[in-house]
Amino acid sequence: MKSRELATHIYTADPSAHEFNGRLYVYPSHDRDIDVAYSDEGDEYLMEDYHVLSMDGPDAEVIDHGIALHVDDVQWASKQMWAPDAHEKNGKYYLYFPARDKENNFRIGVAVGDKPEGPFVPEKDYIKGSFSIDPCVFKDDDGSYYVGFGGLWGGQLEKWQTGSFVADAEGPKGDEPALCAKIAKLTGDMLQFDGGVHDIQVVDKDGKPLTAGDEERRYFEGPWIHKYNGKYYFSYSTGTTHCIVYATADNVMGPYTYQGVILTPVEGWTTHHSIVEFKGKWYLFYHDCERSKGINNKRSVKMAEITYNEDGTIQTLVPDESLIGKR
Ligand code: FUB
Repeated sequence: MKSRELATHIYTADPSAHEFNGRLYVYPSHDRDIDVAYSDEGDEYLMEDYHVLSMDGPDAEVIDHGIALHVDDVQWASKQMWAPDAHEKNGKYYLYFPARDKENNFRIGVAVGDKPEGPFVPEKDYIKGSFSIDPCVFKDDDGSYYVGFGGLWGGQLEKWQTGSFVADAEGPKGDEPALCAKIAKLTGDMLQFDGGVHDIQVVDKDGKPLTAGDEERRYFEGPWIHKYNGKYYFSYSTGTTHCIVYATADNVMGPYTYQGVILTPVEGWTTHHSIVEFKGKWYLFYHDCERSKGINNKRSVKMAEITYNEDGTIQTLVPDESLIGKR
């Protein structure tokens, strides 16, 4: 597949892309060039700040706008500024980001700026009722905004099954229904959840919820929602099986019906993406560890064009044939 690496002067990951004012803006995590031990909790992802990237178009020069937000400026956060996203409303820009709070639990915060590239001023506290990681923001045609979020393992989704944090809680296993990503509507001021947090359920073609043991298809982390030809597309990482897959629905809240694989495994453990339309073409933004030669916490964001078939399915992209089925 043909792809383009977007930054080589720093390591970047988890790219959330949007078009604002006719320009492409990418909101990635900023991986640090440090050597740390890996863990299932993701302790190696010790990010401290965000840089926003932008470009006139898919082939144009990429600008790094510098530090848009630093953990030291976020009163409620202690460490690990993981995958962010941003959106615009009435000329203001809202950066949504997960980080560990002072009690070591992941929460989701919001910071506000006057320009898409920031700088962003964080709210004093995290979004009330937020938990886990990987916020993605979707604006529907009626002007409502929704945030999808959640991640297993280091993302702590297993710990919130009762609605409160339970430190030793474990996730479902085998034939039990898989844990779901979450979705909440945003309030008019974009700063809080409007009402409750709901499951984004993914079902198979017979309408049966995917099971926890179905690691090829069940949700792990990195949600993204977009709309194509009137259908909602929910895409995400399968984590342990390292694919980006997708499901479709007629309602933003789901249930979504599983469809297939968008991106087969990349070099490195994590895989994380976003999908955006720009001037009539559709692009996948993702990351891999090719430049660091496989160091999980030194990732690089890339983009590649995606193609829809006439029936609305998405053609699978294969970055590296040799990685399929290897892990
Ligand atoms: O970048 C840290 C974490 O790695 C993200 O939050 C996950 O989606 C995974 O990419």
